[in-house]
Amino acid sequence: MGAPDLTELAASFQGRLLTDAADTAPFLVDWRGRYSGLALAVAQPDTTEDVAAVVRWCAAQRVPIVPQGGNTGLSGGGTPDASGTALLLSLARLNRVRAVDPVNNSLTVEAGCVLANVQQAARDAGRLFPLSLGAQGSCTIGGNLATNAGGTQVLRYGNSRELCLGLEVVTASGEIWNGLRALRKDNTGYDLRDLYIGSEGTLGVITAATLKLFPLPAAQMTAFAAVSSPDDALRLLALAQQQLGAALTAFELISDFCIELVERHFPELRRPLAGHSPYYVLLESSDSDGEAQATERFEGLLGEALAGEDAPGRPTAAPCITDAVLASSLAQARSLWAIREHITMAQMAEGKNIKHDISVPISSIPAFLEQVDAELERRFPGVRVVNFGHLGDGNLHYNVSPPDWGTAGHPPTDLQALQPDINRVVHDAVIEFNGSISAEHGLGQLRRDEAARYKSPVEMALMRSVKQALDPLGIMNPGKVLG
Ligand code: FAD
Ligand code: 2HG
Ligand code: ZN
Repeated sequence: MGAPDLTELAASFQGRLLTDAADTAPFLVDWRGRYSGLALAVAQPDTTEDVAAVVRWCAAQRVPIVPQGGNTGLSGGGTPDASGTALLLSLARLNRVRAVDPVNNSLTVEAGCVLANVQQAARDAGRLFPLSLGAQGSCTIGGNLATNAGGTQVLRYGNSRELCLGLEVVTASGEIWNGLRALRKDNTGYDLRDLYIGSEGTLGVITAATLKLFPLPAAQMTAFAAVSSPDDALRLLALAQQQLGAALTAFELISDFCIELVERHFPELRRPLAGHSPYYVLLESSDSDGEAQATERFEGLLGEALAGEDAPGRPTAAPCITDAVLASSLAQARSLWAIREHITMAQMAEGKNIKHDISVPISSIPAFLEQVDAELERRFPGVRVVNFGHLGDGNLHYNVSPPDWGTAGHPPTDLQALQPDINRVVHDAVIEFNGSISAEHGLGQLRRDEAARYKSPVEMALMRSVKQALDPLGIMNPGKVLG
């Protein structure tokens, strides 16, 4: 069978169907430059009806569809394969805010809205949309929901899934399902919304979403603290939860090597504390009380952590932090966050790396790190672990960069060749500690086979049944999530 005739589709799309190689190129490579592919064309629909028409055309022609939002995904889910048979469906032009209801604390937006614009639309209505991640200036809400993105506020507000009340979806056959319900309670059968969230474009196309809004915090406190070990970081977490309760919104772990990489590649971002500590914690609270009370509470927390008290009047053997800085202005808070958010870019500037996005029960993190750090060093001497992430959620980006052998006169490392063995050490340990090999980035193509290796036959069969039921022709993002 020859390539499908695009004439009819091109006519109805009037310039929004790209086929020229120079025009399609940016859509065909992922953010890391790790995956690249080819496509029959790139379609840029403006409306849900447009999306439905494209999907119907694809279903009739048996053309695979690869949905794409901001193309910031880190698992290769939005990149087509090399066959050139798929249609890349960019949702970027579906970017209207449809409705805001401050009384119901809900906001309805189209899938291609950039996350930062969704946050702004909520602020304009005097409300907070709390999803926050380093890619928020480019990623889209459709992509966030399709990957069930996490980010830095999960501790308080939950993952994307918890922030979504309803969805509008174009099904794999090109029908429109309007599930834009703005309800907190709805027990009317199977939760289709939750099936589409996190399905990475393999079940249907998300075209709009109704999102949960929250009150804007009256005061935010941000601090950067030095800790001697992951164990001490967890002691600080327990203390912060006890003292701040639900006001604790972020608790991020950063190893000293991450700070070194940021300093090396972004010298304008200064190390916040003098000297070196094995680890640091970036923590934030969002209070509904005023500035003065929030400051007093946060200073109290840091004081107790430095003095070595687990609770007022209950001294412990050792302090859990060795030094700390509390941001005294919004600008200082932003610069502390900038260091955290530049780690991914700094690691990329340093060279190729192997990404891990693991979660284990929070209590197991110190034992997990001790075991895996030692095993990697034993098997791959000199390997450099770039360890950082959302410690409050038990989610670490335990990324691995090759040994600095180039500078030591060694031949450059073929990291690609080492990846399966390094993945095995890390992921086997994740399973041993009852964890997950993808906490927030999804499987895409990067972790598809890893997931199949570790999930039980029962779980894989159930997932295949869902795929077969919702996408019987197998045209939705084939080769992603499931093999
Ligand atoms: P894309 O990359 O375009 O697509 C991602 C997947 O979703 C693909 O499988 C695609 O087919 C599918 N998809 C996209 N839109 C739709 C749609 N409308 N309907 C159906 N399927 C769709 N992720 C986190 O979870 N937490 C973080 O803290 C975080 N930080 C990041 C920091 C940086 C610097 C970068 C580059 C990435 C980060 N990410 C993070 C990963 C990424 O930003 C998220 O996965 C994000 O949700 C992807 O959104 P996107 O619009 O770019 O999706
Ligand atoms: C983050 O938490 C992102 O900054 C990216 O999830 C993690 O680069 C990474 O591995
Ligand atoms: Zn992350």
